[in-house]
Amino acid sequence: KRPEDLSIWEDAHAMIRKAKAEGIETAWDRLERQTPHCKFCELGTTCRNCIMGPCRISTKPDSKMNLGVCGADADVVVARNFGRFIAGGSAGHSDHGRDLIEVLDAIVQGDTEHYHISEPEKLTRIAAEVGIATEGRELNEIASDLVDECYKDFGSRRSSLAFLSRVPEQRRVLWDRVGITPRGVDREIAEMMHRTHMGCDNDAPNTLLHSARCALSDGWGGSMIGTELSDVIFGTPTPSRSVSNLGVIKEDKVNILVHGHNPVVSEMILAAARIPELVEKAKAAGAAGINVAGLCCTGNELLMRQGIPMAGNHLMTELAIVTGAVESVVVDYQCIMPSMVTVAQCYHTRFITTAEKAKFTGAMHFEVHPHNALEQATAIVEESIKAYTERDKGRVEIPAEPVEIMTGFSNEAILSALGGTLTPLIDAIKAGKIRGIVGIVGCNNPKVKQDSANVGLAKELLKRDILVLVTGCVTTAAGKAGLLVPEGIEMAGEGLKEVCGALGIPPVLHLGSCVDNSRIMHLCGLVAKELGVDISDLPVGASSPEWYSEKAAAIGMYAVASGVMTHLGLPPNILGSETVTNIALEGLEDIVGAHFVVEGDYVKAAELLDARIRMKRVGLGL
Ligand code: BF8
Repeated sequence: KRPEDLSIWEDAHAMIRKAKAEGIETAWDRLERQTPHCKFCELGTTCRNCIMGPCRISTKPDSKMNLGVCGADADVVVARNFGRFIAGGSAGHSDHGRDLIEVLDAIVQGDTEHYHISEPEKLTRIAAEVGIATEGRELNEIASDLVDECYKDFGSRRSSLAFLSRVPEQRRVLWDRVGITPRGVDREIAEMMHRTHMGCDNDAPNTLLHSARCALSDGWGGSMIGTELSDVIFGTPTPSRSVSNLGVIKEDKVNILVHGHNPVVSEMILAAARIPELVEKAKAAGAAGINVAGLCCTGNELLMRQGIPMAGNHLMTELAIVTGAVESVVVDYQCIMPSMVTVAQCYHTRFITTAEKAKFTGAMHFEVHPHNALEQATAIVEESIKAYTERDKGRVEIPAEPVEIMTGFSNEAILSALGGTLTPLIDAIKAGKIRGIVGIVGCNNPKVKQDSANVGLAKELLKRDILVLVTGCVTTAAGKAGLLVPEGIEMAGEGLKEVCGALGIPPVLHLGSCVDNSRIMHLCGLVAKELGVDISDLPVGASSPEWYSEKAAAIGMYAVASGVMTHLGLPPNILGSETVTNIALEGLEDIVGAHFVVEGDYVKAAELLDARIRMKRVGLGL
């Protein structure tokens, strides 16, 4: 395929060509070699959960292979596989959230000099929200109680998860009635592993209901804790300007790319890169300075709070190294292609891991903990400066001029832009100037022309006066397309243009990384409560047009279980079971008031989301 068929971006085209010329392979090359994929796996009908198998369940009625050795049919196998898929995603987000609790714990215990409570006001506010006494108490005492409350969400709760108070009453009653109120993050994940062991939960609908409960423990539990404690420790995002695309990599600077998800490491790398002695060292090595830029979600975290430039999203990660101007890629965990070690080895680039739970064979490892974070970050920056002296200037090609973006729309920032209350937003929705709101979230997947659907869907929705919220890898896509600046209103319908124009905000708002989809859930809860309705009554939707990961599936599942219809651009591996597929696409509507839609064409997807919004507006009498 030509580079133009693989991505919509010129910076990607140039780097795909350079990679080819230099004999470097990328995800697109490997996808070609992996295609066609195993049909059984695509349908979700392979089972490797025990060694009486592995089994392949045929979906052909006359086949002799309709049952696994244990007797499990396609419905059971597909539901088990999907359940474990959701558990994997919930575990990723929530274990990230737990890491933030551990950092706050280290701050409370005095075990770190490197991290601090930078938002005492937010800490006190959320502590009060989860029922902790705050009046007349020392900040450290309140923080200590908050740490305990958050840890409790990970075990088995006797009462509800801490932030379930943000869920409208109607929805909580529904969850209780259906039996999917989450009882604890680790509990729901562990129970999914238990249920999907051979000989346990052999009723596909029952397994699916638990996958909803498991995902809810992520969205309203682990992810929400991750978001809120990151704000407490590193600051609540406020609107600011930055830039994006591979042009943010600077030919004359020591370029350090932070990649992964957790701000705990990347914030320290940025802090070290700003130490005057290290900047002097970089200059002494011949560079003009040190440039820290972001990839994927840890990039989003630092973009939102510190305004660092964004080099790219998921499919740009290998290509960023191909510029030949990257001294180091510093990673924590999740969504980091192991191939990056090899790509880095083709250059002077150091590939540096920092987490004990995410080591990569062939990488340099600088383990970061709360007590040694700044020392390790300093050593990483020094190593990057050393790498700069080894850069082959003849192989450098930086393919684009950076594009302006605006970021930092936490719920607090949105409320503040609205003058402290949701009323102007609700009035704009009632008046039809904003007809609805859709969150476009998630990834790139080499099976889809990179960002064609992420950007295409956003533009289609804007035209229809639908406000778009983005997180994760859709952020860079929207930014590169010029949608994350106030001038982007030119692509919006008249009503949206008027509202965003008056507020001076872009028509697409950046709410953060993938764990920050919890901000969108929280916002839905706030609006629903203000209107006195359930989340499923709101004119809202969600979409992940180019998703690939278990985490994205967990997000989709908790959005649906919270009452938000969710579009997926590609189907999960469930099509081998009619029962599971029908529940996902229809049956869930009767159970939780929302369902999944799968549609590869983004114009059709926009029509489906628009129709849903129209229906919900009628339901609200608008
Ligand atoms: O958590 S959007 S490719 S980087 S999974 Fe990964 Fe998808 Fe990007 Fe962030 Ni989310």
